[in-house]
Amino acid sequence: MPLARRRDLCYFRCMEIKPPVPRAILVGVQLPSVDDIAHTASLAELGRLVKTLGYEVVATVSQKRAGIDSSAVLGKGRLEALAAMTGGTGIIESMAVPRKSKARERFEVAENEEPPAAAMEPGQDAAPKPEFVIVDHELSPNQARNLERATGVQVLDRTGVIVEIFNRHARSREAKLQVEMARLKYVAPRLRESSAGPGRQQGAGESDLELDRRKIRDRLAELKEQLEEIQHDNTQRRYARREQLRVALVGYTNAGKSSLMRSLTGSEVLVADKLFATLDTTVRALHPPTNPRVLVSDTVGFIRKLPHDLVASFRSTLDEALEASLLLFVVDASDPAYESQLEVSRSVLHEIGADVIPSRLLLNKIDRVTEADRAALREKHPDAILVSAKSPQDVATLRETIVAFFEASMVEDELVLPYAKQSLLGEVYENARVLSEEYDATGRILKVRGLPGAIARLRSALADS
Ligand SMILES: Nc1nc2c(ncn2[C@@H]2O[C@H](COP(=O)(O)OP(=O)(O)OP(=O)(O)O)[C@@H](O)[C@H]2O)c(=O)[nH]1
Ligand SMILES: [Mg+2]
Repeated sequence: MPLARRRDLCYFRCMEIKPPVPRAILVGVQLPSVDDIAHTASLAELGRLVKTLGYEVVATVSQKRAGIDSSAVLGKGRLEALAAMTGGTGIIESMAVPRKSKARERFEVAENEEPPAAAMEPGQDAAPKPEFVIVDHELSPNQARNLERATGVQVLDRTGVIVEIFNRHARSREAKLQVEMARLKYVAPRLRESSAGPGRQQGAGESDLELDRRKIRDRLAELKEQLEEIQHDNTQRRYARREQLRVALVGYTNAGKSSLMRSLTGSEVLVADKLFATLDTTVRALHPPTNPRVLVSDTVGFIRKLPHDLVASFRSTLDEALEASLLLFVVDASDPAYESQLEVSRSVLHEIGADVIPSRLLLNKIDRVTEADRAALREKHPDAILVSAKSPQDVATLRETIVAFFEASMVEDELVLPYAKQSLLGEVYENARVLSEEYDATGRILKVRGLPGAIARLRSALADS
């Protein structure tokens, strides 16, 4: 392309006006069952999720409440303060009746409804209003609609944010189908409520609504069918790998699973300081290679309050982890909230039935942890491996631990490969370590070392074929 034309293109590109970064206010309700640390950690994490979406967090509104009622997420005073920031009315009909006594209202405002200072300062109007209110809970369609009416801006909940991140990060066909499915399941009830609900008729009549619902149902059925096809292929692929030495990296999102995958296998999987960077399972062989080779799987991360539809959708991805003989349970030891992340990951593993698989706890990002904190971590988790994905020395030690784990489960045996079945020699070499080869009248006599299951399968293949 001529230089002048390239310059033109650059000129136009440089002239492009960057779209403004959407501004969001976070909303969190602290229920009595949640302590201050967990509440703050959850809101901080919501902030990171929202940042991963590319939004800017301009304020956080938090309130202690005994419970969240079915129509209103926040109390009256705090809702008004929020609406003052977004330019909404602060009113939702169901809150107008029944009215509380004046004295009670005054008490609540004084005790708990003190609006954030930012909301009351004069001159706030000059700053651009936020376009989103994002709530750290799963909202019912009714709660979301009421909050939208009161604030006059779009409302998203934690599930909506996570579904949207998954939607943006899905790369493979399988992940895309899974996310579309989770997204439709998320949208369907909200679509019904918001179109049919009073005061938000967008020209969609009952029949339109039914049509939309049917379309969603049909699409879901279609997606299910397509997914089943892909999953059938995956199952076959996994079946072929079933006797191989398999280790899976599992754990909280952003813990460093993909970074460890990279250093252990030398592969170029995506590493990013984003939540849910990885949605697809990747399988690569340990590098430098072992004999027989060890396969390492990188998996989708976990998060607290993981939406159920996403768990269901990504279950098949996690099946990869279920088939491993060893789980490397990765935790970001430099994160102040690492213990709650550990707890969440443990409960997800329990939920998918992976807690019976032998596992090793990896306290990762140890390069970011002070010597004193490392000592405390060692004391608290004596069996854990402290590691930095960025340290070749740590990765080499981790590799040795993995190799030693499999060595300990391997047995030595003898296989006879008749001369007529020499085509199976490759399979033997792939699934076991051949220690020696001798020949006699019956065929090739191989002394092998491998997992008992792999040797049994080879033996039956040699007998069958
Ligand atoms: N300092 C330091 N940073 C690390 C280490 N391991 C990972 N990171 C960084 O942490 C961030 C997340 O790393 P990933 O490997 O993408 O994390 P992940 O667990 O695969 O995350 P998801 O795919 O989102 O679930 C990246 O910015 C990495 O560079 C480590 O040992 N030390
Ligand atoms: Mg990853």
